[in-house]
Amino acid sequence: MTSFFQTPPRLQNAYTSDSVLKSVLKRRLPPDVLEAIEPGLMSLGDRTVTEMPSLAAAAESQPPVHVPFDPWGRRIDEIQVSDAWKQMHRIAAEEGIVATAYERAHGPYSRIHQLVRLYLYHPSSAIYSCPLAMTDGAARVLELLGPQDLQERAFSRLISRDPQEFWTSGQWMTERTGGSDVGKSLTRAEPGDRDGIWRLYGNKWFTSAVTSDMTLTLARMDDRIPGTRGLSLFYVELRRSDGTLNGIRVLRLKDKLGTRALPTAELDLVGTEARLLGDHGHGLRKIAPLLNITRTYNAVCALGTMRRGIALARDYATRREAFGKRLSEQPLHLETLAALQTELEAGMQLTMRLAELLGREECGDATDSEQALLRILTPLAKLFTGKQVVRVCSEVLECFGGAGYVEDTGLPQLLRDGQVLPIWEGTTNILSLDVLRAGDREGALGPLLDDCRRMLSELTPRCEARHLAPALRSARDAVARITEFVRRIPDLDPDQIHLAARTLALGLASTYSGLLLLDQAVWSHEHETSAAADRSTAARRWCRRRLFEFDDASLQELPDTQRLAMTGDG
Ligand code: MFK
Repeated sequence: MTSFFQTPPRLQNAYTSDSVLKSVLKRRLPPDVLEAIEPGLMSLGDRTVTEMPSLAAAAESQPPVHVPFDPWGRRIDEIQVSDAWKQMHRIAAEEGIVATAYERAHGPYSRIHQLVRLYLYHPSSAIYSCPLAMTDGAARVLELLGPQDLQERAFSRLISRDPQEFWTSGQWMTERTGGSDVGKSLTRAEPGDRDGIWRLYGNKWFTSAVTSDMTLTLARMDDRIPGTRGLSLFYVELRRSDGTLNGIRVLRLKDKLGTRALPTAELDLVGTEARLLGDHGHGLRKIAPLLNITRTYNAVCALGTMRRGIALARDYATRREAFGKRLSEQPLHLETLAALQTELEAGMQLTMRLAELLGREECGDATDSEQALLRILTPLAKLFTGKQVVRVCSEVLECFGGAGYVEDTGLPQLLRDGQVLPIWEGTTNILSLDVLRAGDREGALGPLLDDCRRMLSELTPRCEARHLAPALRSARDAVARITEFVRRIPDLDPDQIHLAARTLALGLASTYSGLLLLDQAVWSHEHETSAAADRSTAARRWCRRRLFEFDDASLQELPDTQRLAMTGDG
């Protein structure tokens, strides 16, 4: 009797095997910039499938440990992390995963370059991308608000390529009162015993990457001013010069569904020395540049995870045989893989457009409309890709049958880690409300719809000849429906607007992605014939769906819906 063994999937160079990424970079970067950065992308793409996967597996299998006391009873609150986790720090510094954005070697294109490096690095990093996200966000806040001494002491370390010098930062916002409603935060800041030093007292309930060197956090100086307006922004170093913790007590590490190599803790702040950044109050407004960077990382990491899952499923399809044929020869399986690839391409178009705008803003090149567009695309890309990654990873696991459900294949980790992406950095609903805040209150819906109309008019003559006209019609209908819905917003009451926020946000993201897919498809026809057919197929597939649909009955049925939500079981 012959034995049968399944062949595990293999990964190829993460950059050279990624045809959509290469198309997007050709579309968005000048040829000389692409030529300059490509060798580095190839070598990182190789490293992520050779050196890094075994480190990531080791980090995952040796989760961090909290040691509250030393053998003699002294409180030390040491967090022991694996050597593999430390190697991720080294590789991140060497590869300039944060630094590339701030060196600005390619001006406004540096953000695209840096985020593509993150996209390659993330799926092999055991989520070291999380401390890097907060590090990058903190660097941006210090660049904008930091006094000279902190620029020299902290900013320069956050963007260092030297693993010994390189610092990471946390972002401590969440308290027991809630991760979404930051305005309820209770942590107090009291004047310290030295000029310019404050002491913080309170509890931080969800602090990721607690082994970082510094953090940015929020605290209240004056109880009389409620909400986020009354919070101020502080800079904290975790350890004093003698190596002891800076008035920080680690209560415990969180036992999480995924991101298991990442130390996430509950902390008490007991007189933590802190420096105020900027003036008093309006802490949320001041920390917003950090939030917008971490939300961008979230989107990029969602793409990286999707790409990894699809690459594994695609390779496996060439090896796995069932019913006398390889999976790669079975129409239904191919349809599934094509659907996954289409999701990836849509998310990538949206996120790379965001990266392009972020780079322009950071270099002072963005027009007012581009700044508005950046503001609204940030929550849109985060919320949209956060939902995509969970459904893509779930389907990827299914592509492997039972093996996808077995821990030591490494596949379930994709789904476990992916599931955090729609949660942290603002849930889908909170971000849908942020889209309304940005779109309606801050006026970004106009520039977004203008950009849609600009693309529609530029694409109209170019789509006709390339069998893309029906797809363009579908995008045009969606833009018209959204425009009509937005026109009605002033007539709706606040509960109705609230109810519609998620549908509007998902519709905006789907429609804008559809237009970007069409733009890419047409551009590929004009400039890179080899990829044109695939890019067109992805655009056609995406636009065949209803890109924006709002059922007016849901507004009339609001009271019934609310009753159903709460009385379904009694
Ligand atoms: C692999 C990927 C790595 C990712 C790393 C993750 C690790 C970290 C894990 C975490 O820390 S998760 C915790 C993250 N927390 C959040 O994302 C908070 C979610 N909640 C919100 O975003 C709420 O919408 C918010 C706290 C902002 C609501 O507070 P408010 O006080 O009701 O908001 P309000 O009054 O509308 O806004 C206050 C100000 O901030 C306004 O400006 P003004 O003072 O000038 O009027 C807003 O315009 C401004 N603002 C709010 N969000 C903004 C923003 N400005 C720019 N960008 C934004 N996103």
